[in-house]
Amino acid sequence: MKKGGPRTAFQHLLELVKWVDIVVEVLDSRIPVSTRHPKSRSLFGNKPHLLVSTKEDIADADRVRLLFDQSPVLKDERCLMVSLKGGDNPKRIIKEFVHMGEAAQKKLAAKGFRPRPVRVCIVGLPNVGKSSLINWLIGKRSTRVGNQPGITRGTQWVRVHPQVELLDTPGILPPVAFHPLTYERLAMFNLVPEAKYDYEVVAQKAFEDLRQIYPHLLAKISEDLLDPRAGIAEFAKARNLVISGGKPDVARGAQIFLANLRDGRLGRITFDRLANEENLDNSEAQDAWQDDESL
Ligand SMILES: Nc1nc2c(ncn2[C@@H]2O[C@H](COP(=O)(O)OP(=O)(O)O)[C@@H](O)[C@H]2O)c(=O)[nH]1
Ligand SMILES: [Mg+2]
Repeated sequence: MKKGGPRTAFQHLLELVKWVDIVVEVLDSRIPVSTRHPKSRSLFGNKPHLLVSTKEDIADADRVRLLFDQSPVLKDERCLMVSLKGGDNPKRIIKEFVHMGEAAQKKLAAKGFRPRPVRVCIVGLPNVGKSSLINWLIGKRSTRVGNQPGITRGTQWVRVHPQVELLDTPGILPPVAFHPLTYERLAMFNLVPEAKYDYEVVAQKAFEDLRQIYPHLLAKISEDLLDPRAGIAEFAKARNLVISGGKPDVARGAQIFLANLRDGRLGRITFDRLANEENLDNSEAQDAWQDDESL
């Protein structure tokens, strides 16, 4: 780890984690394997942790459950899937915290400390749904807790249950140390800065993934299924996105295609691959990927 100089995002997270009993890593159900941070095991490995996969309402829940069972980076973890857009009840997750906290309480009691509520923090990549999850867990009836150790100015504990306190500010896991192919998948779902990838390349890759996993969804929007470039051109033309001479505006087409994919308008999808499927398995790619110690 670097000495001196400004603290890295990872150092900030390590500081944050000192204050809590349970770490919740937020995943995106469209790519639950790819959104597990390659560094999370080494950062939070010996803290009790729970993986919460958001956006169930726009994901392929059956595929997500299979990935929870099969994926090398998820199968040994406690994973829960939620939709933060209506329907789901936060009590299910809060109960899980209470249950997980019982072990931490016993430890404290054994050291002679008075029992206190279990402390939970939420971490994850940008845009996976951390803030939405915090707001959903806090709801309307929770109370702010005064006089508690804070981590940085502006952060606060919120009591979401008599035995559970939640940190109201999430820890952001920086999108670094990913395999380039995983990074591309993060780009598809708007989880990395736009300036860092080529829209058209990523849209074509998404078109290809859609063709491989959900050909029936793709068939609704394009007849040219084999060539992603032609497919997206066709998509653009069908939406009247044309440039001079009536040629399809492939740049705009790629943008609208990705926007529709991301907001669920193309259908409920999950792009990470199962064990029996060809193509990249992210977890293996991540294992094989360099372990960059400079982070
Ligand atoms: N459809 C759907 N959208 C969600 C869900 N959770 C989060 N989002 C959306 O995902 C985007 C990022 O969420 P946000 O909480 O700001 O992510 P953060 O950057 O991790 O804090 C927002 O547009 C949310 O409305 C969910 O369960 N379902
Ligand atoms: Mg946020």
